This record gives sequence, structure tokens and C-alpha cells, in this order.
Amino acid sequence: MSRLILVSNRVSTPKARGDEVSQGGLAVALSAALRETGGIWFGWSGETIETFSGEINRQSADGVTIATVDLEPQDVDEYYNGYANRTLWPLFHYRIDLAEFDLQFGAGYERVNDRFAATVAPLIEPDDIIWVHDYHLIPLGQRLRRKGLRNPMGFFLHIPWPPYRLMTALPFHRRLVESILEYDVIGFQTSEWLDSFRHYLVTEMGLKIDGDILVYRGRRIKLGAYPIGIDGAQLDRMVTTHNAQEAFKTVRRSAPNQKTVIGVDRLDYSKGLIERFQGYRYFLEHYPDWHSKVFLLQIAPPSRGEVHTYEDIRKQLDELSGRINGAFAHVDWVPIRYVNQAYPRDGLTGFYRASDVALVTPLRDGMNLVAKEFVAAQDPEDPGVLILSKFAGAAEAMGRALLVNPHSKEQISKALERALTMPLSERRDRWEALNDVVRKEDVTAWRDTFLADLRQAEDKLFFATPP
Ligand code: ADQ
Repeated sequence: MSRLILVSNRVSTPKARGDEVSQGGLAVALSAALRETGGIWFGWSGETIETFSGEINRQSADGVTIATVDLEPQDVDEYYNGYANRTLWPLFHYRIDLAEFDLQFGAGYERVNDRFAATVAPLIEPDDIIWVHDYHLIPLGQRLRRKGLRNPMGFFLHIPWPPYRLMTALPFHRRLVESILEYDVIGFQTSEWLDSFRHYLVTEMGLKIDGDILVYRGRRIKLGAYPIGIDGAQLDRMVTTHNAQEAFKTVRRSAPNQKTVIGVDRLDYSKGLIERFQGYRYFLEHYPDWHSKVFLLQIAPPSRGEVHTYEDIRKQLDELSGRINGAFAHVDWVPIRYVNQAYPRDGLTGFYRASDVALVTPLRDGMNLVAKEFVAAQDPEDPGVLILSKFAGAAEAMGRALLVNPHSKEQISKALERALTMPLSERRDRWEALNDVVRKEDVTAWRDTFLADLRQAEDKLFFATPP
């Protein structure tokens, strides 16, 4: 079988096999695929260097080769903090109000994609297949084609694809979309994001799509939805660890007569944290019987601190959680425990299992793995209830959760009341259906379906776009 070349902005550094806590399910699944066929995982080292040299840092462990490159500080500003996280991330999460359109960002984005292509191309052999990940690297395939590479290339987008009209608000949107059409397989998390992409191709570019195949300049491109998932077996092991059991006990002991509602998110405006706190406040106002009987444990480690909108949201959340606690707390009860900290992954599973309800209410999310982790970590005899935003990709297959509009404090509040009083039989019923989905649509199924389609591309004749 041909070797696999993975490219993503950041790579997961090799760990001893079995070090499950520091490597997420995605990294484990991708590393396993690399081990099977051999290959390389390439990305940015996370380090900067004064002048870009293209020198590759190589590390091999456990049969996986990791190759990284350092970028210039200006690259990081314009490509990573700029175009990726201040232009594409907000726009693709429907936050055009937060998107910054700056020519310098666009230039930096293209420069870094060129630098990635120049650095990785010499490592690629004619028989390799290439899988590029996420919004940081959309034009990478095109840049590799320009270097004469004819290998099968796939691209997977981890975040939503925006609706057609939103996409057209991006200056030079067509240039970005044309670059994506150099891949042989283009994958999205859900059929909703895929439909938005198709809508763009048909309406803006006048292209015709036959089933899931787009014929473009004499090439056949497969378009698909590949829902990402978790590694269920890995989660089952983590939930039995000492860390998980300690975390479980800490929550249960800290409030023996209170129900726990949990939220776990990177501190990001797309996760709907402000709206979630407002929904919880509305619940406290409208269901005073629940005072002293429930608390919200919100775990939200800061991310992307260099981007000012992330500082803003952090300030707003500090203030809002403080105000809610100030208004409702008693000497022996604090309604919100707001923790700005990352936890080891196994500890998190203990928190999930100790919780009665999860509030997963992003305003938009490509998929959302926290929803799946929460479900998988439950005790089948006495499972907790998932409240899930309709606007998370995860909602497409997880219809047995209590689905809410995350903008509606009334809906969040009602769903909380319903979840906290739900009879055991209904909880079990819903949980079983959700758990089936989580176990079936797991990270292995995601990886294998995508790679199978990419390998199919290998079997057919593809013609690279003429220069
Ligand atoms: P994210 O936006 O990061 O990922 P998500 O899918 O929820 O969102 O994944 C977050 C991961 O980080 C989860 O595995 C979670 O356990 C972990 N995590 C969150 N808070 C943590 C904390 N306090 N401590 C430790 N770990 C924490 C992007 C997209 C998603 C998509 C994924 C995968 O935005 O929509 O599901 O990629 O494709």
C-alpha cells in the first residue's frame, strides 16, 4: 500500500505507544494509519526563526516520522494569527462581524502555504498519497501541483463551510475555492457544510455536480461528508484510570447533594459560552427551586491569546460569571464554578461521568467532540443527559440529545429543567441511541472512509490542471 503523507498546521509529537492522555483520539488514529503504511506527518513546529530556512526537524518514534519546520514571526502573525484565525475562523463560523480582511494576512497565508509546499515536496515520492488538514492549508494542494506533483491528494475541513453568500464576503473568495479544487477528495464534517460548498460551486462557478463527483477541468473530484468521532476504546480505558476516578470523586464529594451540569470548551466565541451563562442565569431566575441543588462546572482553558477577540470574550465571561455568582450565591452554594484550566484527558472523562447534564451549546461548530466524549463516558446504568446545540455538526447524527437553539436562553433554561428531572428510563433510552452513534461513527470509521476514497482516487486516471 502506498505511503501516507499527512500535512496539518500543527503535528502531534510522537509519544510512546499507550501514552493516551497527551494524545487525542485524532492523533492516535492518524499515527496508527502512518504506522501501517509508513509515511510522514508534516507541519509547523510551533517555533519561530528569524529567517525562514526550510530546514526540517525530524523526529521518529514508534514507527512514525514527524517532520516540522520553523516559521518567521511575521509568518505566524499573518498566516496563523492573521488569515487563519482572524479571517477564516470567524467567517467560517458565521461571525462576519469579527472577520478581519487584511491584504497582508492573505499574502502571509499564501507565503506560508508556498513555504510548506517547498519544504514538504522533496519528501514526497511518486507513489505516496497526501492528506491535508484544515483551514490553515487550503491552497497547499494547489502549491504542490504547481511543483509538478501528480499524487492523489485529499483535503479535510474540520470546521464548518459557510453558506454561499457569507463565503462571497471574503475578498478573493474564488481564488481560495479554485485552489481547493486541486484536491481529488474534498471532505467535510457534515452534509450541511458539504451542501454549502456545493451551493457555492453551482451558483458562483456554474459547475455541475454528478452525485458526489464534480468534474472540473477534466478531473474527477470526490466531494463527501466524513463525520469525525472519538476513539471509544481509548475513552473506555481512560475512564477507569486513577486520574479519572479522582476527578469523579472530587466532583461528587464537593457537592454531595447537588446535581452537576458540565461544560468543557476551548475559550472561543464560537462555543457560545456567553449565551450559555445567560441561559443558565435565566434558568436560575425561573426555577428558584433548583437553587442550592445544582451547579454549573464550566471548564474553559484560554486559547489563541494573541488574537484580541479572545481577550474580549475572556473579560466578558469573567464579568458575567462573577455577576451571576454575586446575584445568586449563598454561603454554602456557588452556582457557577468557572475554571480557566486545561485538564489531562483522562481526568476530564471522570468529570464527564460525575455529571448529570452536559451543556454543549456552540453557536457553530464543525463537529464538537466534547458531546461525543460526554456520551461515551457515561455509566450505562445511570447515564447523564446531553443538551446539544442544533448548530453543532454533531447534532446531525445526535438527534436524541435535547437539541436547543443556543441563542435562546428560554430553550437552554427549559432543556436544563427537563434534563435535571428526566426519568431514568428516558435517560437510558436516549443515551443508548446516542452511544450507538458515537461508537459507530468513531475516529477509525472517519479515517478509513476518507482514506478509502483517497485510495480510489489513486486507481483512476487523474489529470493535474495544466499550468
Ligand atoms: P475544537 O474547536 O478544538 O476542534 P472539539 O471538537 O470540541 O473542538 O475538540 C476539543 C477537544 O479538546 C476535545 O477532545 C476536548 O476533550 C478537549 N478539551 C476541551 N477543553 C478541554 C480542557 N479544559 N482540558 C482538556 N481538554 C480539553 C475542531 C473543530 C471541531 C471538531 C474538531 C475535530 O472546531 O468542531 O470536532 O476540530 O475535527
